[in-house]
Amino acid sequence: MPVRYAACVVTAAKEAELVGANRPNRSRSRVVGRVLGLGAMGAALVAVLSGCVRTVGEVFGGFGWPEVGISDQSAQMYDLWVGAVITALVVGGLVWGLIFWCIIRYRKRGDELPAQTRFNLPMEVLYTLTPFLVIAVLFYYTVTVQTDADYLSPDPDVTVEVTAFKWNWQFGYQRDGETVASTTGTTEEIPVLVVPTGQTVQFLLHSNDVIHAFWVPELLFKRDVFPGPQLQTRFEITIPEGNQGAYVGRCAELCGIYHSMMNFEMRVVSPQDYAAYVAALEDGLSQADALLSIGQEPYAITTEPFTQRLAQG
Ligand SMILES: [Cu+2]
Repeated sequence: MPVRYAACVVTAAKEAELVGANRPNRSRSRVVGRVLGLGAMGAALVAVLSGCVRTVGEVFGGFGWPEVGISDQSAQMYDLWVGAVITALVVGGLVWGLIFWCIIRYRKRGDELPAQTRFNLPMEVLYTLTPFLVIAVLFYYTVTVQTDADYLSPDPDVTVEVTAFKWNWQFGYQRDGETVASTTGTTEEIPVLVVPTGQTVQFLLHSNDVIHAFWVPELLFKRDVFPGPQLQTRFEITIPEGNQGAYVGRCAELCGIYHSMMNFEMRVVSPQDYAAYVAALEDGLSQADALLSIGQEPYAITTEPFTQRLAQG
């Protein structure tokens, strides 16, 4: 070992010993104070950001998230995504800042070995606890949103039975557990799923052949649809009053040659129009005539039957 290097090691060891032995209690309490201060700042930041997630999301285009969506559940998912991205950016900014600060502040200034310190307990507590705090907050919000998105009311306002088959959809409108009216898509007519605003709508999903997946992009949600007598998946949404309209629905599971054309349309109407629509179907009206009877477009406006598209090439 070169003499100069050995001397440095001895000096450093002595310095470390001195630092460890003589560190004043005052400096330790100052570090603890800083840790507590940082924790308080973090808590304040979380509180401020949680109040303005929607605004930040709008400014930055949802950080890649499609849109806010049309259901209460999709709005929660959007807020979770934007909040998680903001948290990641804050943590990233802090880490990058500390890295560059260390690089500049403690850059090499000569050949003398700097004071060697170790076992900085407050610092170790800080970088152990902080990630746990971040994970705990993200975990809390994720579980909350997931629980709400998966929540099933024991007695939903509206229940619709969705049956998927190669390559179309059937929608059965239930009352007291019994299907009272249904519509089925054909190669000439896109099936239209009518649901009301302001009410809990529960979907009972089942397939007649292979695995499909029920997906309305604007709900920011999709759920697999399985075959088999006992296999039924469910999910529930509530759509606020201002989101009436027509939204395309798709199959999101590769189920066969015409999978990409297995579309439907979800028509969101007022509760009164929904009741009138189901009553019209019960009276024997076709899907188109029942839609016309509540002042809606009789045929799908967001997608077309696939036979036309096949014919067009
Ligand atoms: Cu499918």
